[in-house]
Amino acid sequence: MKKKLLSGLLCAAMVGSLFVGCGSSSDSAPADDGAAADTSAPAADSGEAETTTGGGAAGTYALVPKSAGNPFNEKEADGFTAAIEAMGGTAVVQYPESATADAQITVIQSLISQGVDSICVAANDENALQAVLEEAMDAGIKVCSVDSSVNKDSRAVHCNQAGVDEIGLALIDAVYDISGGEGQFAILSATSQATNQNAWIDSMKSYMESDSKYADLELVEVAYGDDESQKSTDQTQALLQKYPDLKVICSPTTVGIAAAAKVLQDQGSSVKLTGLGLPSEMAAYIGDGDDYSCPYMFLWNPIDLGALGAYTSVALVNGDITGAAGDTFSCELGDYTVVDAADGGTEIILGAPFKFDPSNIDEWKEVY
Ligand code: RAM
Repeated sequence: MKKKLLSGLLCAAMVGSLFVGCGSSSDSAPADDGAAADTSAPAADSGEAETTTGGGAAGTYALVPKSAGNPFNEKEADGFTAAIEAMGGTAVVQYPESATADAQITVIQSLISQGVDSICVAANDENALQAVLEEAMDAGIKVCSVDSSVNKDSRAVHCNQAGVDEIGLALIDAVYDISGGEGQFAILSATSQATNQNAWIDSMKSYMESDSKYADLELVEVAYGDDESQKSTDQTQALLQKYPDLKVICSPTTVGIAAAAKVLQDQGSSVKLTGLGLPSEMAAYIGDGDDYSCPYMFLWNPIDLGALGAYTSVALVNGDITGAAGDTFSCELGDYTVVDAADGGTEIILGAPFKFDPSNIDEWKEVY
């Protein structure tokens, strides 16, 4: 672990041309504490890979993140750009004007006109991009999604940070643990249309429905901060006012959890927080006892996730993979196999969610 961490720190210190070459899917981390024990899909296939991506990538590869001004998306874009450039390609990162499908459609239309070779999108809506992405694919552009998926007909393959149910289980178990197994909790999400957050929340709900272990937990509300800091702050304050008996807020978005952490800690609230956060933004709030709002949280390496989107884009353009289940490729991050996804399409999984707690947060806050 120490060695991996040092390599991660070294990589972080090299930001720019960065971590490509020293990255490894294990940098983003093993869930070695059992909190995310449902391994619905493997991180990376250890078997023999048929093709290697990374040799050559002449061409133009586009990334369309969910929104501008979100450090998670910027780190994802850093990883994408560094990987494409290391392979000799040209990376185009085009942020939409807002975290909406409409704004992404405008950006994608312009990328189609520019004649890019591939488009990798973190979707603000699962279905609303279908027409424009079909137009892109009809024009010969390879399409994949990353972080937040488009539906199966709108992509060749999705690059997923971790299994949906792995994340859902880690989150509901954290709520269970932090609440003492009973009482009210709320979810502070991103936008109401975000595919990734909605899938994780649905997974949490299905664990609650199917396992009596969670019978004494009450989900009082799913609030939406739209991945905007101020709106997430306002929504947190509204939850505190509406639910005086609230015990835990779970925020499966890096923007939401950082905003909620500040509100709870500034107010000295007894409500505790967990979810998905960037260590660099959450270090001041993670700790034991009354002075800290967040006992622990989870995430994965957003830089590696962007790089996986890049390697997948190049593999599609080079014809190394089509995106069919069973396709394999090898890249600087490791060996990957395309697997069936729950939505009927296919996906490539980066790794398992990693737990950040008082024992490791100071080490990881420098990395991402
Ligand atoms: C926010 C975004 C992103 C998500 C992370 C956890 O930054 O909503 O899509 O993956 O949180």
